[in-house]
Amino acid sequence: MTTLANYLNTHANHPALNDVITTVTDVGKTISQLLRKGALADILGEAGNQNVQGEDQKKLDVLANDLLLDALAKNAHCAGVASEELDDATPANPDGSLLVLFDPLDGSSNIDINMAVGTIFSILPYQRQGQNSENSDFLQAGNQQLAAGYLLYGTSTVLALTITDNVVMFSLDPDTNEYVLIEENVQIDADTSEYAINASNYRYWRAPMQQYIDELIAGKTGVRGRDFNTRWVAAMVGDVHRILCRGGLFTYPFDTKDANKAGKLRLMYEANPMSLLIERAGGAATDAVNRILDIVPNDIHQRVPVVLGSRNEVAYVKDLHVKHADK
Ligand code: AFP
Repeated sequence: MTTLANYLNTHANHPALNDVITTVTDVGKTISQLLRKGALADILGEAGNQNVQGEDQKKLDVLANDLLLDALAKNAHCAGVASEELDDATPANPDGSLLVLFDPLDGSSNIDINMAVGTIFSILPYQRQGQNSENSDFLQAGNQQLAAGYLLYGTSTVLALTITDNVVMFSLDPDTNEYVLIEENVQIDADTSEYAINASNYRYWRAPMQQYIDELIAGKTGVRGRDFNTRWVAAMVGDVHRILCRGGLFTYPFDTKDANKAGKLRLMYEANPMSLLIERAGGAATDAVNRILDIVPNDIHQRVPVVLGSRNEVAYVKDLHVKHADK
């Protein structure tokens, strides 16, 4: 049996990284326990305020955010923390060598209905040791990430992590409260017949995305010549986990629903860490044309269209967009 601690000691040759990952995943154990208690822990419902994106926060969003922030502020290796829930990054220890970004509770609309939610995290190097970190220190492309992962609080709690060139998965053993290795080299099939999209936004999409979904719905009777199936968890962490387990395509595409948003998902808290995991598992991740991991952010809360998963299917979507742009 390999625990997370054993794995980190033998695979990550970066003690600071080990320590920060341990801090994040320890908080994950607490969040997991709170979720298991559900209504009994008085964590359901609205906290009565809105986050920086203008969305209502759930009580557990606030709690998870505070738990992660407090724990990371005490970690000597953490120079700063950026959260999806806070306007600005929070400086931590100026001598630290790492910056941590997180979505404390992804899929928060699932909390009150007892469905899967998760915590997503990304770790970047800190370049200005000795000085207080600022928002601008976090504006690094996703290809600079030293580690990324998520905790999925589902029927069991699972950690997916990448610190080397592969993706590993751990399951939280409820008896020992230890993360135990369950998969050492996660790989995604290149082809798939399963896709995830919130189709209620169809009328807001660009023409190539509408064409793509029309083709999938036409199935055997259309140009794709085979039937496709759809799944939508409404928590990216759940959809990405399914893709790491059995392949598939996930997209939250560009839409014109809100003129201020180029898609719903956040580059730094959702798209970048998930793209690193997906690419390292042999999949692909684009904004429909460009590789997500190469986007240099100009704002810590930047949003981005996302198409990720089985690489041949992602390439098919990209091709439709490129052909359309050529016209
Ligand atoms: P919340 O964390 O605000 O609930 O959003 C979750 C999310 O960003 C992502 O995890 C889902 O894939 C997506 O939103 C679901 O969006 P829709 O509610 O529009 O389907």
